[in-house]
Amino acid sequence: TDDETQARAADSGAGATAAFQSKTGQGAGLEDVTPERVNTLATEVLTAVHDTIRKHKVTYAEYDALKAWLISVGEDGEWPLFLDVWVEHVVEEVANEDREGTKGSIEGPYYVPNAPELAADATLPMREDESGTALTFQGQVTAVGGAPIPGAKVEIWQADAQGFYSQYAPGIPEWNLRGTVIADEQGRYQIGTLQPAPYQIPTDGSCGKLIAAAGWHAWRPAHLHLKVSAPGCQLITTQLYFPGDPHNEDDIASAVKPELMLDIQPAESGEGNQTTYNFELDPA
Ligand code: MBD
Ligand code: FE
Repeated sequence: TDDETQARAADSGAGATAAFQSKTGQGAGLEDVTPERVNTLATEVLTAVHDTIRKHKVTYAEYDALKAWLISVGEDGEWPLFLDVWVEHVVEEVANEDREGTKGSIEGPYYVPNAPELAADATLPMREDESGTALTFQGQVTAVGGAPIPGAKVEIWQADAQGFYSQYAPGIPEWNLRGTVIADEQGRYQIGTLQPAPYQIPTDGSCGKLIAAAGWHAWRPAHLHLKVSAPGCQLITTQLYFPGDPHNEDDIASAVKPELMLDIQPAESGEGNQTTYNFELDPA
């Protein structure tokens, strides 16, 4: 829609910053990290910066460019976007290195908790004229080893066919293409949705300016975001991808894994596509 094409970096940035701030104060502030860890980590990061400056003989012009850019990231509300695109994938790698079940991937900046609950055979909330190829996404949640998990929770959120997320771009209904699906007594779910478009980092904000200045590209491949959980199991945050997307190989957020590639088939119903992906949860 016209509203969507007028989405601005400042809108999604301000939204993502406010959403993240509502999460801090719940065990995610500097006071929740021990002084020993703060000292070690801050010292090592600063030393790496100092080493880079010496190695490349960074000039005052470059130092001032950095200062101006860092200030603008905050002004644009793009710290969540910057960190989730260029840093989170390594945090995820470390956090989930011992898991045996489904591979994780980054959460990114656009998750919203408490999306409306839907029964196991669900259709995600969408506009009457929502554009895009229909997709039936189905599967089963089991524990590692294969035991089905009745009533497992499958939270899903995704961009629309223009690459925009509800609550982070203007003119989209609040819970569009977001839902909390409760699996049936065998842990199975079937979710009617639409194939999302690839996502382009806003070009008019600080992250876009960095991308342009460095000669990078601004794209993530099309993806579905998921959080799958059940009592007694570890919640997994992950993403699923579509074969053939040109950006599966060069995701700006480095968040694609081969295990997270969907197998897309023409729908048996004849309308759009279908795909099956099963989740295996590690014990808590
Ligand atoms: C996204 O949709 C996303 O998933 C990430 C990680 C960063 C920016 C936009
Ligand atoms: Fe995303």
